[in-house]
Amino acid sequence: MAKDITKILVTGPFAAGKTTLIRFVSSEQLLSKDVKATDGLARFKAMTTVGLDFGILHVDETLDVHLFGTPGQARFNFMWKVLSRGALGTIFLVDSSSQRAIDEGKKMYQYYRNKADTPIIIGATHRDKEGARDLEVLADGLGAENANIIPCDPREKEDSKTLVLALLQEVIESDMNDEQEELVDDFELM
Ligand SMILES: Nc1nc2c(ncn2[C@@H]2O[C@H](COP(=O)(O)OP(=O)(O)OP(=O)(O)O)[C@@H](O)[C@H]2O)c(=O)[nH]1
Ligand SMILES: [Mg+2]
Repeated sequence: MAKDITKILVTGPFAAGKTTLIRFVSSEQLLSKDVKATDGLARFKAMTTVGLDFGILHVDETLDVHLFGTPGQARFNFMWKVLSRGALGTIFLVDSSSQRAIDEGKKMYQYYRNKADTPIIIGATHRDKEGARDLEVLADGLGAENANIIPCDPREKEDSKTLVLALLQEVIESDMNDEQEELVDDFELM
């Protein structure tokens, strides 16, 4: 049976958990380019991504999801443009316990929202930490009031898988025209 291959992006500010999500959710992790953080951010985090992360999630025998993770530091924003080519959607992770991450995330989220014509779903990470914002407060902080925001601990495979599947659901829904949506509604009523 032929397999479908779907490409999705994993992005978001510094230290949100992008590399961790790809590492834990992937059946095969093929690439990760983490190096010692050098600039002022090294005070917060020892290792950071400079190139890209890449992993493959085998959803079932018919579907593989290829996950491309971007670096989080703002000076690598250009990578997003390169990596987003052909992607069906984006997972945007943000550390919901850090005001600095939310402020940085707002700029990034608005930038991507304006550029991307594919769905973006937000994964709220670091929820086990003190000071983690409520999801409504986070949405407000990111300027993402209408977005789908899902709590996620990237160290938990099931959490990350839920996020990937929720994004795929949005991709399918955004591809449907009104007539097809009516058919689905009718079917669900049966
Ligand atoms: N407690 C806690 N730690 C987390 C969570 N998500 C990620 N981490 C940890 O946060 C650290 C940073 O995670 P990374 O996956 O390297 O973050 P990143 O987004 O790839 O970072 P950059 O590549 O530097 O932008 C790691 O030590 C993770 O284990 C979470 O939800 N809770
Ligand atoms: Mg990383």
